[in-house]
Amino acid sequence: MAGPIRTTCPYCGVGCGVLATPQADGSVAIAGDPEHPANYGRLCSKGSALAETISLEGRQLHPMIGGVRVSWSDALDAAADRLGGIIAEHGPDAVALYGSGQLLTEDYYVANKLMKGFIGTANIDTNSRLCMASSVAGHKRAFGSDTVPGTYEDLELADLVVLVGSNLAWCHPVLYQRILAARDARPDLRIVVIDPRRTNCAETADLHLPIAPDGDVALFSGLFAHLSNAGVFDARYVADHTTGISDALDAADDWTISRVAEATGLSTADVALFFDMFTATEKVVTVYSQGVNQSTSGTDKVNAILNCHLATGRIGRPGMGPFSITGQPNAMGGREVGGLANMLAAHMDFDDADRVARFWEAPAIAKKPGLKAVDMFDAIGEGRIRAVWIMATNPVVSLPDADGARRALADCDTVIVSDMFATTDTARMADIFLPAAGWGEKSGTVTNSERRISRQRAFRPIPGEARPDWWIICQIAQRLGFKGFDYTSPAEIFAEHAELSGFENRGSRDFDISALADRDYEKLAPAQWPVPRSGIGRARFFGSGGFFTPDGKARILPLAPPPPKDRGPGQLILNTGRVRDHWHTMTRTGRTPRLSAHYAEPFAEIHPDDAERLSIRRTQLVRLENAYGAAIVRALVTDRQQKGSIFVPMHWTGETAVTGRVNALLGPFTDPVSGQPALKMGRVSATPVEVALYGFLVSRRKPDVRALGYWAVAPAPLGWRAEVAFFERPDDIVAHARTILGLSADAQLTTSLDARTGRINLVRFHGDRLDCALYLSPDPVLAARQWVVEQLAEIHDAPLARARLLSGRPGADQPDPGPLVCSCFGVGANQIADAVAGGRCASVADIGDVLQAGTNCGSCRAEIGRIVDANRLAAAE
Ligand SMILES: Nc1nc2c(c(=O)[nH]1)N[C@H]1C(S)=C(S)[C@@H](COP(=O)(O)OP(=O)(O)OC[C@H]3O[C@@H](n4cnc5c(=O)[nH]c(N)nc54)[C@H](O)[C@@H]3O)O[C@H]1N2
Ligand SMILES: Nc1nc2c(c(=O)[nH]1)N[C@H]1C(S)=C(S)[C@@H](COP(=O)(O)OP(=O)(O)OC[C@H]3O[C@@H](n4cnc5c(=O)[nH]c(N)nc54)[C@H](O)[C@@H]3O)O[C@H]1N2
Ligand code: SF4
Ligand SMILES: [Mo]
Repeated sequence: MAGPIRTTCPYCGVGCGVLATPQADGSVAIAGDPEHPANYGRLCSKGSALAETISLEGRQLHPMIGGVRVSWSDALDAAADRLGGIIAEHGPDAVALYGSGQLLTEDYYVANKLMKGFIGTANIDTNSRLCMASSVAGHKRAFGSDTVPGTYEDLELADLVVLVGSNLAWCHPVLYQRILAARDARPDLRIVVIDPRRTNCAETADLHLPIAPDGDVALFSGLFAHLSNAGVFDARYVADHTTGISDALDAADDWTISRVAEATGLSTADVALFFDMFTATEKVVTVYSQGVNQSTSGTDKVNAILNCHLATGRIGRPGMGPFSITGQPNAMGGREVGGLANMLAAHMDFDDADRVARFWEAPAIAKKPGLKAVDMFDAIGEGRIRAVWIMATNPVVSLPDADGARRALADCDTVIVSDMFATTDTARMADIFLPAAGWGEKSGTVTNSERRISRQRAFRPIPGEARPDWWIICQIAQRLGFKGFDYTSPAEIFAEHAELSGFENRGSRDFDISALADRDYEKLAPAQWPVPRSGIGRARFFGSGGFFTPDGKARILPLAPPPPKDRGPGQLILNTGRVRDHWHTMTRTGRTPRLSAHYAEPFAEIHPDDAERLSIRRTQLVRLENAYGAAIVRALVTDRQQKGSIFVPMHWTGETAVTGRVNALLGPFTDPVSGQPALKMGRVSATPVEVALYGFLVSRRKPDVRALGYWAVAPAPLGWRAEVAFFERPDDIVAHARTILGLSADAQLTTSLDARTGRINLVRFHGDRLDCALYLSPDPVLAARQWVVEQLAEIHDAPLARARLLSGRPGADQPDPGPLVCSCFGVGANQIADAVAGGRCASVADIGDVLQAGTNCGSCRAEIGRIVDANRLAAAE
């Protein structure tokens, strides 16, 4: 058997090192790389389950035109002909490329080179516009460059970590575990969470500020004024290395604590406590993510944070600094190659177009920025862009006004999609589908949040006719007649990219990795940039100034907080984001039973008071609606949610839940500076759905749910699970059940009907095994879901066992594990509660000792803590 191959996790921007060991049976064993400086061997639930996501099931392994299989040469010729024809007739700006922070740097580099250098349009933008654009814009406004000044180690060295609009415990779990481990070792380290929701992070924090949506600029303006009054500005740093402080102070002057409290919905005591903590702690790191970026005031939020760090000189020194944490594995790499429509390559701007053109020997370098994602899709819809090539992203799900994005693609002359799956909501719109190689099959580099470049290495052969994205791009470039795309490996592309970063640089640009051009690509160890050929690298930027503005000084900016957000009559504010175990539009995590168990369907978290006011009962289906669209999801009534707003995850798609695409409800509102859409701020009405029959099922076959008003289907071990609902009561329920379960009219079914409650349960056994079970009820189904799902693996020959399955509940001798909490070890809430109630455990650590739960990735520790606390109280009563 081959030894382990060092690669990098394809999910979040922590960029954990992974050891992949191919096994004799074709599977792969995955472990954290103990030597990788991002994770030192740790992995989270998603990283740990990587081996389960690489099966070829559902993969599209040959090119298609109009849904029909074609050869690569036909597909490439067709793509080049269509692009070339449109460019010839309508000019280069009539074509566009929409890429992704999940492309490898090499893919991204050639895509950008093709569009901006050779086709001659800057209409190349990426899903990073939805993700990091406000951070990029904020960095550039303040620093003159898009630089993340600090390193992960700073989070461990800090005495105060402030998380703003970041659910780090779920979205960057390994980094969060590093912070918690540092706090365990050094209890003085404190964590403050600023988030409208009481997230898992908030529950483990020392202070949670449940800020009103978009209250951040007000909060940090108030902090800025407070730091000034408290005398902790660093006069020397400010004088030597910044400009603009007095205007910024004038703007922040009247943001007193009471005014801040009013604008943010926080208590004056909480605001004062936070301000005092920040004032008193020199070693403070402010980590921020989508609660900051995805807002119409996103760039101002970033600068409001940067202002506080710049004025106190708390930047670029160990344990202190602002820290924009990136989402995708190569969000940073994308910024480095210039994947955004308003940047050129290697952190250069359009002012540098001549230099880049000289280096590339490019015939037609774009001289001005192109259209940003939301504007790009408008232009597609209006026919100004006639061909779009979408690569490694699923905009029909992830863009705001997602139904509008779908319409735009439907109306577009030519839609080319490069993906691993042809079944995504976006790939279904493709005229030309190009099958891409995926993680484990392709090679290249990614850059994580702390500017560390790591290799992704292939550890399995490319299946079928799939191809790496760089190859596909270069083939089409050559067919368009362009020279400079005859690379034979990602190594050659990387070397060119590294050379460009050093080209006529001489310290004038932050991004310089020229020294990496000289290293052996195959052996390339994780390297933090800058790595210039001349001179030395460094872990941090700006500790003693040296900004990339013309005068070398940072800009402290005057900011005006936006007016408080009103909900609109009869509406709720719609906040959206992520859950622990799913990745974006679920094309990979949605294939694993383990990761699908934590949340198996789309939901809306709603405060109990709102639920009562709107007559929404627990676990009922709710309809969310506004002028843009509608969605139907499960109501999760919880006081973790603020009154007046709901939270809906972004993950569900037309493939996984018929009515679960939350982005159909988000308007195309963007930040005026960065163009990043406000994906955390929609306004919707919420009403209970009239449901005739709710259903829950497990089956060995994928259920046929097409005719149902509501469904969400997820994989289960050895089969499938689904939540369904009939909006009208069917005449012949059993006949419908047979269709859903894929059973013929004469297949034997055991049924039970409870006339009093109207519940109908149906099960079928095949030999001594469960084949399928469907539980229907006029009220939300109460079956012990996790237990039923696990029964697919059990033997049921005894009548009692079969009777229990028919009832959907285990007997007293056969405990129901309850909803999954720890996905690494498959431990449910009831198991944890029982261990506490039975006196075996009194803490999260005890649960780890007894049940193992929470001892691998640790992302469920807050949930375990909540269950332990609740049951400890119950045990004491
Ligand atoms: N499990 C998982 N992890 C992921 C991903 C995933 O899909 N799944 N995706 C990756 C990617 S690409 C990204 S970009 C990151 C995102 O990582 P995060 O930004 O941490 O994740 P989100 O859940 O989008 O949003 C963070 C929080 O912002 C809060 N928020 C909303 N509005 C406001 C506001 O006005 N002010 C403040 N202060 N907070 C607000 C939300 O309540 C939410 O809890 O995660 C990465 N990691
Ligand atoms: N409501 C709401 N919407 C959001 C957000 C939010 O917080 N709320 N967050 C936004 C953010 S931060 C992000 S980053 C986006 C993410 O949104 P998307 O980028 O749309 O989501 P993914 O599911 O990651 O899409 C990646 C696609 O690329 C495919 N793929 C994977 N690897 C490869 C490869 O190597 N090559 C090719 N060609 N294809 C590949 C996958 O199968 C998948 O279809 O969503 C944004 N949308
Ligand atoms: S924290 Fe998890 S998802 Fe992120 S890189 Fe590490 S293992 Fe992957
Ligand atoms: Mo993202």
